[in-house]
Amino acid sequence: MQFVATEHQHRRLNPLTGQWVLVSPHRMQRPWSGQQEKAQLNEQPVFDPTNPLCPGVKRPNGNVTERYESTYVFDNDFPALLEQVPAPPSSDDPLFQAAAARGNCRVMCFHPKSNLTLPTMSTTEIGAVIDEWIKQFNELSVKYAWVQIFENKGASMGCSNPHPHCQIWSCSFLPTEPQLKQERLRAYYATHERPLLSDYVDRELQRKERIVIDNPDWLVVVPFWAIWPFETMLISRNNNKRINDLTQLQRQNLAKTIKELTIKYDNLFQCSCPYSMGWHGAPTGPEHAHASSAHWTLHAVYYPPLLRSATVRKFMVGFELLAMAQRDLTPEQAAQRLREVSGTHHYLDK
Ligand code: H2U
Repeated sequence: MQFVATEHQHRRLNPLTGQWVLVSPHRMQRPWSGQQEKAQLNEQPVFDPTNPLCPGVKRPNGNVTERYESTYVFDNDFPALLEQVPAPPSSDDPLFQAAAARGNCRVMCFHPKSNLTLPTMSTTEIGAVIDEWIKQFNELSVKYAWVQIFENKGASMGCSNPHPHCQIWSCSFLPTEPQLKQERLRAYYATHERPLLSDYVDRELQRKERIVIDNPDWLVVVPFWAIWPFETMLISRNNNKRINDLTQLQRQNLAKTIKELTIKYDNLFQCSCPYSMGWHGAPTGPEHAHASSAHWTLHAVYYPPLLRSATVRKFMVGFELLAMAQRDLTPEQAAQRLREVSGTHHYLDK
């Protein structure tokens, strides 16, 4: 029998992390009688006086959110990382290792209106978000080894607040995922003298099997090794290392690309599509300021949980927690669905 990727289960390697994913496309046929999510629709009021992220609202801790008109950043009232905390004692025991973790956490509102999301904002408004990401990154990267910009969109991805916003957590250390990427990208560069993701972009452009969006500055693909059903990577085609390397033109193109991609996500299952997304680029801070970043390529990752519809999601549970990640439809099938779905928003079009 000949191997057919859409029919025969197989494993794929993520070269960025060294982890494998099991692809079992034949499982898409199975019936689903498990949990159904509540479909997320954009039904927020423009302003909610009880929502702490809305302009002018007093937050539970007594601070007042400013009456902002574009983006707005404030220190998280419940930060996971603080600057001034004692470090744990060092230990020689390999079974009880602990290390210092310092940092800060900020919340960044994208827009004063609660009823908007990135796909329903204008490219100019998304441009303001990108400019604010860069402003924050410029400030925080001087001090911190890792500045993680991330957005949880939708309650099913842990978003605790129905208002367009993201978070920025800055760390005095490299967290696990960036540390893995740092090692793998560096090793690839040592052997091939090329950034892994530049080679990957070239290969994806040749193969044309997993491309979702392609423009001169950005490539969006469902990666060969995607874990989540409709996971994508948005990769710089200009060998950018960090988000603050971007030129004005690259920022403008990024705003268009983000809008197009997030509209496609909303249109895929005709809902306000939940996801977690975030930016990865070369590490920063005094420790990395003079180290080579030649092996890095700036990229964002999008992890939407939906599998079959607005109400049926992928669960990362038993086998995934105990053995390895597993997916059903192939990345090529997912890319084709995303490529073919309209770039005009399903309800803004009405
Ligand atoms: P999420 O929607 O991704 O949970 O982000 C919202 C963040 O906003 C969350 O980390 C913070 C929460 O701690 N927050 C405040 O700092 N103050 C508030 O009054 C509400 C929420």
